Amino acid sequence: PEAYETITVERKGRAALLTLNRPQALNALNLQVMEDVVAAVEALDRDPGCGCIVITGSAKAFAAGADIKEMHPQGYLDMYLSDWFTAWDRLGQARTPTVAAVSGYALGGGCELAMLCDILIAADTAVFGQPEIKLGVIPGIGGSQRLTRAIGKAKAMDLCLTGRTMDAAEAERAGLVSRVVPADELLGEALAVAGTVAAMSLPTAMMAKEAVGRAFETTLAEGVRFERRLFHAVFATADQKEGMSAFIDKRPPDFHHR
Ligand code: CO8
Repeated sequence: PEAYETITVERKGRAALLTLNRPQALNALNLQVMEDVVAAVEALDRDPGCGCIVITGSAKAFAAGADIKEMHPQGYLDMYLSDWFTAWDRLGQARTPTVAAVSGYALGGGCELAMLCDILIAADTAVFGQPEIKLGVIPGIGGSQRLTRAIGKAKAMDLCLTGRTMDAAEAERAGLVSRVVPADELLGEALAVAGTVAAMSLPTAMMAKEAVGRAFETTLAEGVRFERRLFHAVFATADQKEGMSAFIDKRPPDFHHR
């Protein structure tokens, strides 16, 4: 396994577990974390032996935001010329499904990192928010857009303008997270979900992800057309035959991921 400075990466069968590891700063997302996460996810994304990636933090903090101490001295040209945070977009471009397992603080960039993942599972201790406005800035890793699409204008405006936080129960009601579990069950649940996804046909899972993702990029008619093309395409895979044969034979499918 490759060594990273700010994260650890473990393989769990066909799933992978990526853990943010900057406990002294509550996993604040500095440029090194961005580089490490993006490099690790891209390496896993190239590996057909990996069918799902879980990203998690510590019990106290998924990530308490972008690194305020690193950003503090920067000027406009520093931010513009280095295109600060743009590399995070590459996480959203991963084709392998991703799961964010959030315990504790997911604030600012932490909330945005969670929203870059496909499935968001929260511990009952999770706290979400976009408190950037309290620092005199605004979200910079897509939060104003992804939060609004996830939970709608009313709550997104409330969170982004007041900087208030949202607990796990409110986040689930609002549709930001798909499941809330007791904190001590978070990792088990996230890895079980990842194991389930990773056992599916990899190309089919990639196409399902791509199809749902398309809903955020296009009109309904174009999105349905896109889905239909992919739906027809899965009939070119061996896994379609295997999945349907297994159903007819009343046995579990054994996907070959192709
Ligand atoms: N950046 C840097 N260091 C941090 C951060 C952070 N975001 N969050 C916590 N830390 C550090 C603290 O400074 C402290 O370090 P030290 O021990 O050296 O003083 C250590 O982590 C522990 O933190 P606390 O002592 O504050 O722990 P508490 O339990 O008292 O409080 C909180 C926890 C409530 C999470 C608190 O740390 C906090 O409010 N953190 C900041 C949250 C925040 O505002 N996040 C948003 C940051 S901005 C952002 O994410 C996006 C900016 C977009 C910019 C766009 C640019 C293109």
